[in-house]
Amino acid sequence: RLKIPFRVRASKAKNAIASKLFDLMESKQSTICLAADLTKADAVIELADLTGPHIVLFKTHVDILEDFSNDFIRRLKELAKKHNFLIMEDRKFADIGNTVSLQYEKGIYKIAEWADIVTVHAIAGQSIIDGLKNGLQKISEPRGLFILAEMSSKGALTIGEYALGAVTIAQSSDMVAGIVCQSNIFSNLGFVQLTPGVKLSQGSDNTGQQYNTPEFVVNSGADLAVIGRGIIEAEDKLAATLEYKEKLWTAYLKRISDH
Ligand code: UP6
Repeated sequence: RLKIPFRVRASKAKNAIASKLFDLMESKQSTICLAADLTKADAVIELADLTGPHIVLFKTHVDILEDFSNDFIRRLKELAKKHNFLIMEDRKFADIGNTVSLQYEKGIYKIAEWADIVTVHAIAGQSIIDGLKNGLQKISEPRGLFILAEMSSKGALTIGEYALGAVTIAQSSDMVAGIVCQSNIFSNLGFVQLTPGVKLSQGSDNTGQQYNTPEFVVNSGADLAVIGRGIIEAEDKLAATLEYKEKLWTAYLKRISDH
């Protein structure tokens, strides 16, 4: 998988969103998923407009916003169209099918209506995917899921058989666009590996997050790299975005060309 170019893998994807991600990575020469972990809607919108041309996926945690509104979603969707990126709500669903179906479709956020992609823990088993599918009955646009197999935090329990079991669950549905993991634990060419915990230098924060460099994660199989504080805490966010973009893309080109 690591040697195969994105343009080839786009044609192997069963999920339309995965295919779109591979195409976007190729055409924008970017493998950045930006983690927009800011708590004010205007700040998130400003970040999306600034970085939008250079990223392929904009990752939200809408439950950290202090001023969430339908207008925020309307503006974000507008920017996604203008700059050609997809939106992923990093909801990390983890409950029984019936509950996740409601959490996906209902409540204040109505995530199913606007998020191209959502993230899902495998802890509840295969039925969680059926539950999420259930929440899409009124939605006609394509949707994708990322299944969490390995987490980046220190001491995470997502190891060994758990991680492999998560990959097995992912294989079972064409709603799955890829896997969130730290290492090369699957071979399916049509899945996107999304890897969080990325910064220019290796290290950690004071609440258990562990960081690796762009080169390291790409060589560990990352197709898309999640960058949060590496960009949003930079003095010049645009310059930081361009630096990560360049480092990640160079590492990808090297990965597919190495013998
Ligand atoms: N994230 C991780 N690790 C995981 C899964 N998800 O860090 O295993 C998410 C976090 C955060 C982002 O919820 O939004 O990726 C990482 O942000 P950072 O680059 O600022 O650490």
